[in-house]
Amino acid sequence: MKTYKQLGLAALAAVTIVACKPKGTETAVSGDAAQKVYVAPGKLDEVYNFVSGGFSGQVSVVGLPSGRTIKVLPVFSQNPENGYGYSEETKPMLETSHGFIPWDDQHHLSLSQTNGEIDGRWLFANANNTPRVARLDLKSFKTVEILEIPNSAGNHSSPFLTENTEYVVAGTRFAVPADGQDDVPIESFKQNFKGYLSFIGINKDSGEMDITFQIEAPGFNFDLSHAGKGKSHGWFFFSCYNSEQANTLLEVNASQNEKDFIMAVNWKKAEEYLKAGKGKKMAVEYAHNKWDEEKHMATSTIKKEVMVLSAEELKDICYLIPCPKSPHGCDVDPTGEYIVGSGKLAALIPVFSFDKIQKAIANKDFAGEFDGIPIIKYEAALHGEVQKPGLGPLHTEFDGKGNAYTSHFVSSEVVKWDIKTLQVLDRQPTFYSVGHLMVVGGDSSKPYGKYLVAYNKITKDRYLPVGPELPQSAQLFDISGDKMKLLLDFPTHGEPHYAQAGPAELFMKDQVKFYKIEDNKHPYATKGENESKVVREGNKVHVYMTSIRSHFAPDNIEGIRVGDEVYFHVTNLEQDWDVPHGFAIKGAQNAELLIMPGETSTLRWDPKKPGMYPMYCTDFCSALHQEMQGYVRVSPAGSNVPLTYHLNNKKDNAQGPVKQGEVK
Ligand code: RUQ
Ligand code: CUA
Repeated sequence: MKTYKQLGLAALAAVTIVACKPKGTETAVSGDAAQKVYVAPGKLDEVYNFVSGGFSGQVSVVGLPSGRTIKVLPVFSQNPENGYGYSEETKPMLETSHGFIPWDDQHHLSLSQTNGEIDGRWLFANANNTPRVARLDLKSFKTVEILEIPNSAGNHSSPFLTENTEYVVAGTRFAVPADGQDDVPIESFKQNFKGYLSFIGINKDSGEMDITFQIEAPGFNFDLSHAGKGKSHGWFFFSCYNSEQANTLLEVNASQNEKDFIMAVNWKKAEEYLKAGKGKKMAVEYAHNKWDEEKHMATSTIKKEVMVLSAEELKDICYLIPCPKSPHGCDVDPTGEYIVGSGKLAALIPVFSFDKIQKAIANKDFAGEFDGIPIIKYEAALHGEVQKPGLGPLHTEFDGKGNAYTSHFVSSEVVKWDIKTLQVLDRQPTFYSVGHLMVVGGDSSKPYGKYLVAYNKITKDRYLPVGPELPQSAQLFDISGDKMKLLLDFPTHGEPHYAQAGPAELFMKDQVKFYKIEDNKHPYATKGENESKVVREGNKVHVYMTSIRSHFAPDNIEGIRVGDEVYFHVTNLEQDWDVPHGFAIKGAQNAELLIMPGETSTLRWDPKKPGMYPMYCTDFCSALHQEMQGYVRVSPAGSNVPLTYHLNNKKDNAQGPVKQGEVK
């Protein structure tokens, strides 16, 4: 018999070299697969699949079963497609305490829930690199809020939600010294580095986020998380690795211990302590960015403090459960009774029982403490182990029929097993090296089931080759029968990690089709062509412009000078679904704008040299879209060409307030 450790090292070697390629890469898909994924022209998909974009920082919307990407939603990265992060209105969304950040790494998603069921209201997304949590409104499919997380780095165990969307959590992956107290030697890791878990409260009606409290825990690497549900509602479970507290060559040094931990957090108890005044106020800095749907613009404010509860001092908030070999996924079954830990280097899957954990706590069935936090005895918390599931278990989802599905990176397969009996029921190869997997509604109390998608890390020979960088690959399985059936391969945008999905009806009601022009409260909105104008304020020029099929007003502007900062505030006057207009001008230093009907959007342009600058609409909006164009004349600095604007050669005197002494 090999010991855990030997198996672990074997697995480690496999990970280090290359994950193995399963046999039968051309595995025949079942005969009716094509029929099962075929969505006929004019028909709609059955399921919305929201897929994290990984290093792209964005989120994609994919239709299932077709696997068609319908849209990429910009979240943490600038998006030239629609000007997100480039327009003046959206730039504040990407502000942080470190300044403007145009990119991040987006791993996990959570759909808002009511009573443990997906309710179709919001989608939460994490940014790993500069810790943030975003909220997308699923009426508009827009990112409407981004909250930075202080005392955190590598925000990986995020954004997982409680069953009534009371909290979304964010756990730090890197143990770090507290913000502002972090100019310390790295060697002082064991004294100074901590693991902070943030509990972000969600407003029931508006969805607005605010950090209610943080828990200061030992300096582990918090990896993933899931909330309790049903009977375990009120608890949160976080996997953590590096209980060795290594700060260098973690590949080896954080793989020493046979077991790391799952930390069970009693957040209801934490709330009580907070109410009883046991929290400490800590001075920090973090950005809170909000999108205003009426003003069509974002604001960013810096917040200055956070309440922190100490896990070491407040004895009964946190408990540690030993979990073999660097746990990654931490998943809770639909009943809330079973907690599945997946050790990246383990050759079995431990399943813990919530009832047993409670009993062990009541009986103080502990095997010591770690930094003041009780360690529950492994056997006391254990429901049982899935034996020989595969190598490198990562993540588990559920179908609501008593089955669990675990992804195995190293042996490149999805394994189906019975939650109660822990028997392996089926296994299917993935192409290749699956990371996350997702069952539709598979982390809610009421999974929809039917489909499972494996998000694979390596593509190799699955698609037409496109040079050294290949797309990541997703695979759709039918899980309605006893055996999983591979139906479809499709490439993805960015590198998917976690994903969420729900039946289409949930997301189709009350979607925004256009913005009412009379509700537009943008300070530079132009609500009709007769209101369009150009106003100079010193070297700033504000163009109040409108767009409608198929012209801009004004479309001829003269009197701009080198050294001016020109702001094109373009209001799309259309009041109809699916009629955006674009706006671009030669030499623009950022991106085009894509302006939704009824919305106002602003492009800043700093012309660098005199010349004639054409501008045009970038979105094919009508038969005469190509005629939707105009000119801006830029004269040298100090020129006396008067500022005028025209539409159809009707000249208006557009002269705004002129500063004294300025050449007219
Ligand atoms: S984590 S598979 Cu963020 Cu598993 Cu990617
Ligand atoms: Cu407006 Cu093309």
